[in-house]
Amino acid sequence: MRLALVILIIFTLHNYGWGVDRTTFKTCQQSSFCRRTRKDTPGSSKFAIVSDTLKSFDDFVELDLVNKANDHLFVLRLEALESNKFRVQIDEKNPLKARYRVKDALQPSLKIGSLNVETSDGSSILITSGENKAVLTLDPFRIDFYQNDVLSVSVNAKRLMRFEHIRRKSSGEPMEDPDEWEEDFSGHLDTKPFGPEAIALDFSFPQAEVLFGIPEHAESFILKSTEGDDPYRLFNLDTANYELESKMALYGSVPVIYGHGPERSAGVFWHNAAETWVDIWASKKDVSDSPSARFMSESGIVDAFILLGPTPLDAFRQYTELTGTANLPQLFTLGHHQCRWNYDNSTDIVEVAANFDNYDIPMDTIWLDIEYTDEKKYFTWDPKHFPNPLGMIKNLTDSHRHLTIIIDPHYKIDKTYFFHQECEKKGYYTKNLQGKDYEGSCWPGPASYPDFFNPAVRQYYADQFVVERFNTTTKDVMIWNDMNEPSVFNGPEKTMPKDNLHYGGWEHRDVHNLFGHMQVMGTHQGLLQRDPNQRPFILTRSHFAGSQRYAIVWMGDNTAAWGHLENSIKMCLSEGIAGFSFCGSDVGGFFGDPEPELVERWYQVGTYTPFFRAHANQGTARREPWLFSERTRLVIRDAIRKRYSYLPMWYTMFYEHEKFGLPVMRPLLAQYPKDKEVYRIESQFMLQDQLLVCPVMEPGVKEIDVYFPSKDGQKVGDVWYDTDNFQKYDKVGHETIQVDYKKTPVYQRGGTIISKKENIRRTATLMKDDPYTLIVCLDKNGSSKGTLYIDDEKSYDYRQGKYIYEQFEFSGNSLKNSFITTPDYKTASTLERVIIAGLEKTPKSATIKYDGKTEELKVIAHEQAIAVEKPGINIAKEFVIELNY
Ligand code: NBV
Repeated sequence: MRLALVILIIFTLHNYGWGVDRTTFKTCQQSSFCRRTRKDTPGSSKFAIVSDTLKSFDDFVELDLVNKANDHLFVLRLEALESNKFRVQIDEKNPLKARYRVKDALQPSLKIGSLNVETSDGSSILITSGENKAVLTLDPFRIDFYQNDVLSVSVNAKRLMRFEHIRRKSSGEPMEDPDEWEEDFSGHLDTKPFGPEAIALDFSFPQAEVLFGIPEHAESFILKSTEGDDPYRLFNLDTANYELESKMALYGSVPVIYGHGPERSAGVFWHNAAETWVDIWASKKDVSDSPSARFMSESGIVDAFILLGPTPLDAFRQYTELTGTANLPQLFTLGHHQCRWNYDNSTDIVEVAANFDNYDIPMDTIWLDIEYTDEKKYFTWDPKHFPNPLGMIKNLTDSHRHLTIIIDPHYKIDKTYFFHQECEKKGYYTKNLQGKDYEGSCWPGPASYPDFFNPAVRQYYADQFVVERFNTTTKDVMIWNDMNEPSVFNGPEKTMPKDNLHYGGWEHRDVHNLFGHMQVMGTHQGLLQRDPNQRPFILTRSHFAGSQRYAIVWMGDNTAAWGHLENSIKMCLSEGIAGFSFCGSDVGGFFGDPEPELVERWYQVGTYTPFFRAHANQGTARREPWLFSERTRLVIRDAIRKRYSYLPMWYTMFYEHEKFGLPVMRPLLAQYPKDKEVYRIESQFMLQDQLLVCPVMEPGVKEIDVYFPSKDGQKVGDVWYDTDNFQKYDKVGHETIQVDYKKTPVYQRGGTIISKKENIRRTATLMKDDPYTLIVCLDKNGSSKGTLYIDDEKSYDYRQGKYIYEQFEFSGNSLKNSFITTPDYKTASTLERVIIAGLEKTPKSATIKYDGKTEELKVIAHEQAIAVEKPGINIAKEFVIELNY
C-alpha cells in the first residue's frame, strides 16, 4: 500500500511537476500509422474515379473510386449543404467490417442544399450548387471547389490521399510498416485486432496566405509549416505542464482548419474522432502550390465538410451551422470565478467568499476541486472537511454566489461505492480487449471508466445530478468535468488503450477524441434533468467539435509564466474560430507561483477573456487577491470591477453568438481580412467588432506597440477611442502607447454603442436590475450603432420570446432606440447615462422624448467626451435623445 503511494507520488511529480514528459507521448515517428502515412509524398496517390459510375440525386451524387495500386473500390459521396458548404464522404464499397462514422458531434440536423450535374466529359464532371461549383477530375482523383467562380478549396491536389482498406492478416497483403498489426509503446501493446485502417487526404487553399485552426495546441494562431517537424497532433491527452510553441497534442481536438487571404477565406472540417495528425504547408510557393493541409487519421472514414466562405466570418458561421454554438450562458458565469486545488474545507470556502466582500472585489462562483470528495469518489463528500455541504452552499447562495464542483470520469473500484456497484452490475464500464471491465488508475487509485457512448450509461450518469439523488447539492451547483481525455495514469500515453471496446463494439481507437464530449453530453443531460428551466454551466477539459453545445473550455494546466499569458490569447482565438467562444485560461497560471506583476497583467487580460477564472495547483502559495501587496490587490480589484461594468456587453455578445454563430473573441483578420499586417498579430484581439484589446503581456514595460488595422488593406481605417479616457485615434498603422501598471490599452471602435453597468456590486446576479450606461463612439460620419440584449439571466424562457433585444442608433444630433424583436420581458433597469465620444462640438443641453413627453437633460462636458445625465427612463422604452447646440 505504502509502496503504491510512493509510486503514485513519484509518478505524479514526474508527470506534473517537472515540465511535460515528452517520453510519455508519441512523436509521429513512434506511431505506425503516422509514420507510414507520412512516407507518402506529393503525387504518390493512385486514386481515380471510375467512369460511368455517377449516380445523382437532388442534393448529392455518388461515384466509385478505385485505388489503382490494388484495385480496391470505394464510394465517394458529394453532398451540397445550404449556405456555401459541401460534404465529401469516402468509405469502402464493400468493407470487411463497417468503419466508424462519427456520431454526436454534428448538430442533430443539417440543412441540405441542392445540386446539378452540368457536364461529364469522360475526364471531369462539373457539378453546380447555387453560386458554387465542384469540378471532379477523374484520374488522378481531385475535386476543385469554386465559390462564385473563384477556386477556393482543392481536394487531393497534392495527391496524398491514402485509404487503407480493412483486411485480414492472413490475406498476405504486403506490409508497409512492421508495426501495422501490433504496436508497442513504452511497454503498452496495442493489439490492433482489425489491422491497419488509416486514411489521409490533403486540402489546398488557393486563395490563402495563412492557415489557422485545428485547436488545441500551445502554438501560434497562424499555423506553421510542419516540414522537418512533427505534424500537429489531434489526440486528446493529459499533457500537463505543456510546453509553448509545440505541435504536441493537448486536451481537446477540433479538426477544423481555415485558409485566409485578402480576398477570401475558406475552411475544411475533418469529421473524424480517431487520432489525427495534420501536416501543414504554410506558404504559397506559386499558383499551383497553395497553403495546404493533410489530415491523417488512424481509422474511420473520410468525411470532410468544405466551407466556402467567402469572408472569414462566413466561414466561421458555416462551421457553427454544422457543429453548433455555445448556448447563452447564465449571466453570472460571465463574472469572475475563484478556484484553487483545493479549498481545504467548508470554512475555507466561506471565509474566502467573505473576504471578497471585505475587499470589495466582485466574485460570483467559487470552485471545489477533487479534494471535496470522499476518497475521490465522485457524487460524495469528504465527511471530515465538508461535513455539511448544504450549509456551506446555503452560505454562498445567501450571498448570491454559486458553487461549481468537479466530477471526473474515473470511478473508484470499491465494492462499497454505489456508483461503482451499479456500473459494475449493469455492465456500464468501458471494456478491455477481453470484454472485461477496463481497470485503469487515476486519482482514486484503481478506477474504471463509464462507457459514456452508451445512452443507458449516460442516462444513469445524468440521473446522479438530480438533487433527490445528489442530495448534498442544490439546483444551483454547477459542474466541472476534468481528466476526461480520458486521463489514465497507467495507460499508454496516459490515456485509454486503443483496443478497449465501447458501446456498439467500436474500438476506443475510433472514438478517442469524443470520450470527453460524451461525458459532457451526459452532464448536460443531468443538469437539465435536475432543473429543466435552468441553463447548465459545465467546464470541460477534453473537447471535440460540437462540445461547445454543452460545455465551455479552458486550457488546462498552464504555467505561471509570461509566455503562458500570451499563449492563452492565441489558444482562445483558435478555440473561438472552432466554435468555443466561452474560453479562458487559469488566471495567474496553474503551475508555479506567479510574480505579482504577472498576476496583475493576467487579471487585466482576464477582464477581456470570456471565461475569467483564477486557479492554482496544489502546493502553490495561496494567491487570493488580498494576499498580495495593496497595489496588486487594487489592480486585481480594478480589473474585476471593469469586467463587471462590461457584463451587459458580454451578455449581448453571447446572445448574438448563439443567434448568429460567430465568435465572441476574434482575431483581427476576422474584422480586417484585407489587412495583411494583422495576419500575424496575435497579441491583440477583438471582442466582436467592438473592442480592440491590446493587453500588456511582458514584464517591466512602459510602452507597447499597438496596431490600428485597415479596412481596405491600405490606408482606410476606423476611428478608435481609448476606453479609459476616450482619446481618439484616427489612424491606420502602428502607434506606441504609454502604459503604467494600471493600464490595459483597449479601444472602442468608432461606429459602435456598448452598454455597460457602472454601479459595481459583489456579484453579477445582484446587478440584474441596475441601470445602464451607453457608450456611444462615433465613426468618421458621426454615427454609431449597437445592440443590447436583456432577459432573466438564468432560464430558458428567452427561447419562448421572453427577452428584450434592442438597437441604439446615433446619427446627426440624436440617439434613438428601436426593438429588433417585440419585447416580451419586463426589466426594472433604467438608462442612467449616455456617454458620447467623437462629437465635433459640445452641445449645450439635451432633451429626451418618450411616451409623448419631452424632458430636459443635463450635459456634462468631459475632456474628450460628453455625458448626458440621468434620462432615468426604463431601458425597454422607446426614446429619442436630441443634442441641442
Ligand atoms: O483536479 C486537479 C487538477 C485541476 O486542478 C486542474 O485544473 C486540471 O487541469 N487536475 C487537472 C488534475 C491534475 C493536475 C496536475
